[in-house]
Amino acid sequence: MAATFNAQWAEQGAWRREFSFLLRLFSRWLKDNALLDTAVQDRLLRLERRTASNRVVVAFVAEFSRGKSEMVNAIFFADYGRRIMPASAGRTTMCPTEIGYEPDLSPSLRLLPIQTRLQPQALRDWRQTPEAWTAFDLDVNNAEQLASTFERLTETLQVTQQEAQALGFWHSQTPEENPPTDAQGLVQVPKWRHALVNFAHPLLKQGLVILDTPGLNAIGAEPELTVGLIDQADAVVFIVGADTGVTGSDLAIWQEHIRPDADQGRTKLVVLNKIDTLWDELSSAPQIQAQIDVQKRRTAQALGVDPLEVLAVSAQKGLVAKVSGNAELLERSGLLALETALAQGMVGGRRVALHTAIAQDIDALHAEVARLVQARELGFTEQRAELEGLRGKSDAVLRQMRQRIAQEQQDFERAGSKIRALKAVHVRLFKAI
Ligand SMILES: Nc1nc2c(ncn2[C@@H]2O[C@H](COP(=O)(O)OP(=O)(O)O)[C@@H](O)[C@H]2O)c(=O)[nH]1
Ligand SMILES: [Mg+2]
Repeated sequence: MAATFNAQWAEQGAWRREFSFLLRLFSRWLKDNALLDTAVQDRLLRLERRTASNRVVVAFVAEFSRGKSEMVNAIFFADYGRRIMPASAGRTTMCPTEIGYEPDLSPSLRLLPIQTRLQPQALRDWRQTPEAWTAFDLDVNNAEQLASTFERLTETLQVTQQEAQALGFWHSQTPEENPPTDAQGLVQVPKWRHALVNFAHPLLKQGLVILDTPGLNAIGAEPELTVGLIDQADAVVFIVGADTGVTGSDLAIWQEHIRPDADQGRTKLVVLNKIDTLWDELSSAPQIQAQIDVQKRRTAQALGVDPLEVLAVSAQKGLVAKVSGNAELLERSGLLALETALAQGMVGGRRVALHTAIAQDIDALHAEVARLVQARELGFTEQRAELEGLRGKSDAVLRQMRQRIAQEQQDFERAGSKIRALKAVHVRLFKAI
């Protein structure tokens, strides 16, 4: 993952730096020629910000227990030599977790208590309220400490049915989706509503943000996840299990939260995970492959995608293979193919989005500058008309004025050709994106 992703990322970084440099040159030249009014300045600022931002959000979205957290471990954290996000039997992450890097904050896991759901503030507002979060320091050089701190993502609370209902985990109209109750009638609900992880992993430092979601119950109960975080993701990885096939609730998540934006240009990857459950020792390799192909076709059919778009993977074996340095198992796990697709999709998708946005801004900028140049041209024409009117009044004065105007006109034409040249440079740069 790191190599493919890093290479593509570095290439785009170089382009962004070159473009920023040209923007600064353009801006200085506009200023020297008194063409930098506030509208133009605003545009330039926006363009610069757009170019500088390198945030890429990858969301792992699927029903509970399909292997999202295991996939995050296998793709991003295998270098730690162990499982970092909780993803073993019975220890699944219970709350949406955003993993990224902000240099101004210390490495930490911040958790927002589930009880905040009883208050009216939106998730967005809670993000601006640091004192509402419970924070734990992370020792990024200590895999054991990291993993044990992340265990908090699995914490639950026992609450009454009324409390569960108030928190959004109990619906009398859809009893089959309610969480299980114990002998006392108490309901198990997640202790935390949202988690923010901040740490200086090399990929996160380059702007990658990972969103690990816990399943339909949590996605459904937290509308901001769908309208905010998942919607803004540059890439979405949707996972189904080879052991279960596409279930009703898998389909519900796919249709409600992913497929509706089918026309948006962002990257969507469909992953058939846990293919190792089909690695039957009594079957031959071609028989196993045929079995996997059948599952891929069924998945594609149920979701309405091309079977070629379904990647068959074993996140768990991929993680084991990376940790134990087993190249053959890594190949068989299909993890590398997933990483390549993800790297291409993320960087490629972002490139297209950036390209479109910058192209629009540049067009508007050129229109803005052209408007200023035209206004000035109009001024010259008026001056000339005035001069014509003065003809014969005073030869000496007229000569002087003509000279001045000729000079200004020359400057103006030079400015025009510089704008044309800069436009050509911008156009060339777009083609290079
Ligand atoms: N056999 C097998 N089990 C897996 C695989 N990936 C995840 N699991 C198991 O499935 C369970 C749920 O995984 P987890 O990552 O916590 O699921 P999440 O709820 O989607 O984040 C755990 O017991 C994992 O060990 C896989 O590729 N193969
Ligand atoms: Mg999980």
